[in-house]
Amino acid sequence: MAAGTDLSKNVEQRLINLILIICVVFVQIVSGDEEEQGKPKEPAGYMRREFSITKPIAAGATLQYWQPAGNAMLTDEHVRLTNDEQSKSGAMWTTFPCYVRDWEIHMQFKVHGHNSRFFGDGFAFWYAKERNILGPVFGSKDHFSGLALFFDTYANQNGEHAHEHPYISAQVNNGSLHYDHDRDGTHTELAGCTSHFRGTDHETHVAIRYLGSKKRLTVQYDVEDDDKWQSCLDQYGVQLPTGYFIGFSGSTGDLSDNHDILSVKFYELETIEPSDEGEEAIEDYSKILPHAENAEAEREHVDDAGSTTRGQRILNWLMGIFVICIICGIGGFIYYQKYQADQRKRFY
Ligand SMILES: [Ca+2]
Repeated sequence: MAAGTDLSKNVEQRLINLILIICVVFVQIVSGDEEEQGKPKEPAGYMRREFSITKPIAAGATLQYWQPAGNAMLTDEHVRLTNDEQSKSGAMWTTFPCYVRDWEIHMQFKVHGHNSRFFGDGFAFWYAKERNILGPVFGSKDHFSGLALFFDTYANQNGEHAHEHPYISAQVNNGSLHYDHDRDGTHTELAGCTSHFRGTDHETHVAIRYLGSKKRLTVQYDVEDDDKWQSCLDQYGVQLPTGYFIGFSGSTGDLSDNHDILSVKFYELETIEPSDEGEEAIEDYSKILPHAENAEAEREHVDDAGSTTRGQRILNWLMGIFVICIICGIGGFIYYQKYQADQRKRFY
């Protein structure tokens, strides 16, 4: 009887253990799925080599399908857009236009330099109509047509509309907009985020997904290199044509940094046509004009309040010092006159 009770208790305990193990495994699976939700999954498409940069990269060699410009150079480890030297500009562009409508790019990069306090200016990812034209916008031409993602390490803008740097910002341009460096492009920004990608010991990962069929642009990043991805922006209403070029460019000015692209993987995604039958059919996607519905409304270039306040503050200080000098001078003069009068009284 006692042996039978022990046996049933033993079976019961084993059953409880089994249920507990199943519960733990279930929780692990569920929590694993939750972690995966924040992470860009391996795209359900295939990689296009002509728009990708994969290792091994050979120093001094040429990169098939890509063309360098300016100070860009190849090392064994990366494509270096600029060295950590002043007044450099470099770029790397694909030689073939991209006619993929829905795509995703996984990019690894590193921005670093000798100075931990003063550095700049940053680099840009481009999906643009014209390629390999050096210029003032992070090493490339202004008034571009297409999409730019700026990885801006130096804060030029103070006061209103300023944001913490390093900063990633997206701009969609049809060629009419000017990138205002003094305002960090905040006049023409679509969306952006602060991301501390500069000066880390490891590379930074960025996933840029554009679904032309859904007019949706998504940018995610992993700064800590620990597979924990954060959303930078997710915008609907972004229209980009096919047939543009993919590129990168970087620049330094008075301040400098190394701007290194370590790898680029371009995935062509399966396009799912919108089911909305009311939508106007587009026969030629290369004729779409770049447009972003939610872009910042254009506004006047106004000197930011920060610099005005600084100037006023200096002027106020100088005026204050001047007034104090005058008061001290008058006080000193009155005291001296009184002292002289007292001296004369003593003698007479
Ligand atoms: Ca800037």
